[in-house]
Amino acid sequence: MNMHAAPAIRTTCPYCGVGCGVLATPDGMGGLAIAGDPDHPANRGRLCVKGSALGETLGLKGRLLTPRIHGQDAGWDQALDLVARRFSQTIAQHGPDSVAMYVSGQLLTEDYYVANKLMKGFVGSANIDTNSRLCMASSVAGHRRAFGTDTVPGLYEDFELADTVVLVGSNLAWCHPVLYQRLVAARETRGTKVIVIDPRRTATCDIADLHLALAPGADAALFNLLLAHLDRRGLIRDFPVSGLPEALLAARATSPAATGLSHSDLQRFLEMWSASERVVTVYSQGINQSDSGADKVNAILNCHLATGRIGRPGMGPFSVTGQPNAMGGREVGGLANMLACHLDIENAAHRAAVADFWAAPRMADKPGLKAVDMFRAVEAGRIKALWIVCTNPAVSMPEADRVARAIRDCEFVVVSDMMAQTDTTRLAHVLLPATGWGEKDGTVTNSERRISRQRRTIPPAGQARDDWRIIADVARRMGWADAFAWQTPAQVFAEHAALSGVAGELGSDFDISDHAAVSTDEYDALQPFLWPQSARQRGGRFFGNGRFHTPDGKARMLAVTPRTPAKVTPAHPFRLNTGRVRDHWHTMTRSGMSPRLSRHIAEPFLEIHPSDAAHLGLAPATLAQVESPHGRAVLRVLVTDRVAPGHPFAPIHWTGETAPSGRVDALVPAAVDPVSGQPALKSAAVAIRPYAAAWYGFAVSARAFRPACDYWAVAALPGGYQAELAGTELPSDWLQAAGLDPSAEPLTLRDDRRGLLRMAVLREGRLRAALFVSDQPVGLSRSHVAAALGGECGPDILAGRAGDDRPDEGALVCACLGIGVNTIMRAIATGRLVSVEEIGRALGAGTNCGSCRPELGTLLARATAG
Ligand SMILES: Nc1nc2c(c(=O)[nH]1)N[C@H]1C(S)=C(S)[C@@H](COP(=O)(O)OP(=O)(O)OC[C@H]3O[C@@H](n4cnc5c(=O)[nH]c(N)nc54)[C@H](O)[C@@H]3O)O[C@H]1N2
Ligand SMILES: Nc1nc2c(c(=O)[nH]1)N[C@H]1C(S)=C(S)[C@@H](COP(=O)(O)OP(=O)(O)OC[C@H]3O[C@@H](n4cnc5c(=O)[nH]c(N)nc54)[C@H](O)[C@@H]3O)O[C@H]1N2
Ligand code: SF4
Ligand SMILES: [Mo]
Repeated sequence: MNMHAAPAIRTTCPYCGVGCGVLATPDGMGGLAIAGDPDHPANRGRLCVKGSALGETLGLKGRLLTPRIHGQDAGWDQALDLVARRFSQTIAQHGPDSVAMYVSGQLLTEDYYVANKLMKGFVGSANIDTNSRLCMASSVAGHRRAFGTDTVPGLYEDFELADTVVLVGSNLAWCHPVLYQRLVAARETRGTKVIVIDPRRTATCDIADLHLALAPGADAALFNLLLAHLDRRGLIRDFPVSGLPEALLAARATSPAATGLSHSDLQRFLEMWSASERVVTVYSQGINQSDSGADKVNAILNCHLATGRIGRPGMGPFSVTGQPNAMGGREVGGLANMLACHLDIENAAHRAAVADFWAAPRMADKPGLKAVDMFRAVEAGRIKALWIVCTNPAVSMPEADRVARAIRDCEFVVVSDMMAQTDTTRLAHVLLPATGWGEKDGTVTNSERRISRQRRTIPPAGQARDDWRIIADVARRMGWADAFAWQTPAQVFAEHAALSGVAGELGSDFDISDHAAVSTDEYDALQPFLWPQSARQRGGRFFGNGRFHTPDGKARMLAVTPRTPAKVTPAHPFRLNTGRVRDHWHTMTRSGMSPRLSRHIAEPFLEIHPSDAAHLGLAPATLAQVESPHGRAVLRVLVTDRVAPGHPFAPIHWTGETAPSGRVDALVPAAVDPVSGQPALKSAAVAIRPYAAAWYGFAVSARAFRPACDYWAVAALPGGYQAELAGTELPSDWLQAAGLDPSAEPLTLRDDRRGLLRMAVLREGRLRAALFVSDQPVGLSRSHVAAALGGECGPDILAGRAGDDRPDEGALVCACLGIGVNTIMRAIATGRLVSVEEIGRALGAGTNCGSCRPELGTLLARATAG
C-alpha cells in the first residue's frame, strides 16, 4: 500500500511543440495524476485536453513488451545481435548507403543524438531522415536561406507583446492549444488584432478580426503583394539585408488575382500588417507542406527582414513546430542534409570538426536520402536494411500504400516502437520495445528554443528499453564500443552540449556548451532554459541586432516567383486538404487509448462544401468514396461551408488499426518541394462519389473487437469500444461482419419495413454488446448506448432512445469535463446565457483547457440565431 502521497515529478508533455510543463504524480498503482506545471514558462499551469488526458494513455494495453523476431518473442541479446549483424553484413557487402534509419521528432534529443552519430559518423552514410521531413523541412530550408542557420528568432511572449498576430496555415486553436490560449488572453487584455490565413474556416477563426480564405497554395503571392505594398508605403527600413532589389522586382510582378481574395479583404490585410510595427507572422503546415513550401517561408521572412520587424519584442516570423522535439531533432542534425548542432554536412571544415570530436572512423561526406527518396530507394532494393524508430510511415507518408509495400518487401526491417500493433510494426522482421512517455528520461526543445526535461515517473513496460540505449547497444555490437559507451542519458546530453561548443566556435547559433560538463544530479535538476547557453550568448531573441549567420553577416532576401500548385485533372477534379483534429494525435497509437479523446470525433470524415455535396449526390452522414491515382479511402460526409467548393478536407489520424479505409495518405501523391524535399500533403487531386452502402451499422462491445466488413472505424469508450460500420453487400452473419462474438445469443429486433436490425447481447442483465443496422446512416444517440454498455439494462436498449431519466449528452464538446452539445444548448436556452464565460460559469465547459471555447462560441451563435 502506498501510505504517503508521492511527490509530483516535473516533466514535459509528449505531444505538440508548445512543450508544456507537466506535474505527474504517481498514484502508487502504476498510473499518474496529471496537472499543468505552474512554473513552466511555456504554459504556466495550463494544459490542453490532450495533455490533461495523458494519464489515460498509460498502462500495458497494446504495448510491445518484449523484442520479437519474425513474430516470435525473443531475448534482447538475440535481437540486438541480429540487428547489428545484419546491418554490418549489409554495409560490408553493399556499402554504407545500402542501410538507412527513419526516425522521428518525437524522439528525445539524447535518442536522436545517438542515432545521428551512429549513421553519420560510424556507418558513414547520411541516410538518416526523419518524419520532420514531412513537418518542418520547408521552414528549415527557408531559415537557412535567409538567416544562414535554422534559427527561430522569437519567443512565445512575442504573441503577447504583438499588436497584430497573423496565423498562416496554422490551426492554432486545435494544434497548439495552450499557445492559442495565451493569444486569446492577450487579445482580451490588450486588444491584439488576429488575422487567420487559411483556405478553410477553422476553429482558430473564432478569434480572427480578419479571415482570409485564400486560394490554396497562394501564400507566396500574398506575401509578395505585402512586400510590394510595404515598399509603396515607404516602410522598408535600412536593415542589413542582401537581395532586396531582386525580391522587390519579383514582388511587384505578382498579380493579386492569384490569391483569390476580394480587393477589400486584401487591402485590409496589407494595411493591418503594415500599420503594426509589432507584428508576428506565425506559420505551420499550410505553409510547409506544399510543393513551394520553402519559397512560401522566404516570402514571409522577406517582409519581416525588409521592415526590420524581427528579433525585437512583439515582432518577427514564427514557425510553430509540430512535434514535441521537432526542434531538438534539428539541433542534433537528424535531417539527412544536416550534420550536428546546425552545422552543414556539405562544409568540409564542419565535417572535419565533427569527425574529430566523435573520433569518427567513417564520416558521411554528402547529404543522404530525404524521406520520400529514402522509401523509393527501399522500394528499388537499393536500401536493404532499414530501421524505423518512433514513427508510423505506413500511415503518415504520402503514397502510404506504396510505402507500406516497400517496407514489406525490404530485405531487413527493424521497428522500434512502444506499441505492438501498428501499420508499420506489422511489416517488421525485428520489433524492439521502446519505453514511452513517463518511462524515459531526456530532453526536448519546444518551438521557442526552450529545452526542458522529460523525466521518468513510472517503470518501463515489460522489457522495454530507452531508444538511446537500444541504438547504442547495436552500435557497440557493430564494433564501436568506446564511442557508444554512455551509461546514462545525462552523459549523452553532456556530449551533445560539448559538441555544440565546437559548433559555436565555427559560428553556429546552436551552442549550449554551458552544459558540457553537466553531472547526473545537475541533469536531473535541470530547469527549462532557452538556447543558446554558452559563454558567447545566452537565451533571448535572435537578429534584433541585424547580425546574421551568413558570410557577410547580412540576411538574405530571396526573389520569390509564386508558383501555383499542381493542377487538378478532369479525372480527379477535387483538391483534398488534410490536417488534424483537436483531440487526436497523429496515428492515434496513444491518444486512441483515451475514451475522453475519442469522444470529440470518433470517425474519419470528409468536410465538403454544400454545392459539391449536392452536385455529387452526397447526403450528410452518408459515406463518400474518395480516389486518387494512388489509392482509395471511404470517409463520412460532413457537409459544411467551412471549406470552399472544390476543396474538401479530411483528417489524417485513422489507420489500419482504427479505420482501414480511412487512411488519407493512401490518396496523397509524393510530390515534394524541390528545395526542402517536404511533401505537398495538403493538395491531393482526388475524385469523389457516393459510397454504395447497402447497409450502415453502429456497434458497441465491452471487449475489443475488429469488424470484418468493408467500412469500419473503431474508438475507445469508457467501458469498451464502439464501431461505425458499413458495407456494399448484406452479410450472411451480422455478428461476424461486425466483429462481435459470433457465438453470442443476442436479443434481436427486426423491422423489415424500415430496414432495421437491432441486436443486444446481455449477460446477467448487463449489456455486453449491441449492434444497430439500417439501410440509412444509423440515427441513434451514440452516447446513450455507450453509457449503457456494461451497465444493467433490459431489452428497451433496442429502442435506442434516450430515457427521460438519462438525457442524451450529444456529441462531446468539452472533452475535459465531458459535456456534450445537447447539455450546452439546453443550458444556453434555459439560462439565457450570452457568452462563453457564462457557459463556463454555468457548466464548467471551456474552463479547463479551453480548446472547446471556439466551439462554444459557435453554439452560442447558433442558439441565438435559431
Ligand atoms: N490535436 C493535434 N495537435 C497537433 C498534432 C496532432 O496530431 N493533433 N500534431 C502536431 C504536429 S506534428 C504538427 S506538424 C502541427 C500542425 O499544426 P497545423 O499546421 O496548425 O495543423 P494542420 O491541420 O496540419 O494544418 C493547418 C492548416 O493549414 C491549412 N492549409 C492547407 N493548405 C493551405 C494553404 O495553401 N495555405 C494556407 N495558408 N493554409 C493552408 C489547413 O486548412 C489547416 O487548417 O500540429 C501539432 N499539434
Ligand atoms: N496527409 C498528411 N500526412 C501527414 C501530415 C499531414 O498534415 N497530412 N502531417 C505529417 C506530419 S507534420 C507528421 S509530424 C507526421 C506524423 O506521423 P507519424 O510520426 O508517423 O505519427 P505518430 O502516430 O506520431 O507515430 C509515432 C510512433 O512512435 C511510437 N512512439 C511513441 N513514443 C515513442 C518512443 O518514445 N519511442 C519509440 N521508439 N516509439 C514511440 C508511437 O506508438 C507511434 O507508432 O505525419 C505526417 N503526415
Ligand atoms: S498544448 Fe496540449 S498537446 Fe501541446 S504541449 Fe501543451 S498540453 Fe501538450
Ligand atoms: Mo508534424
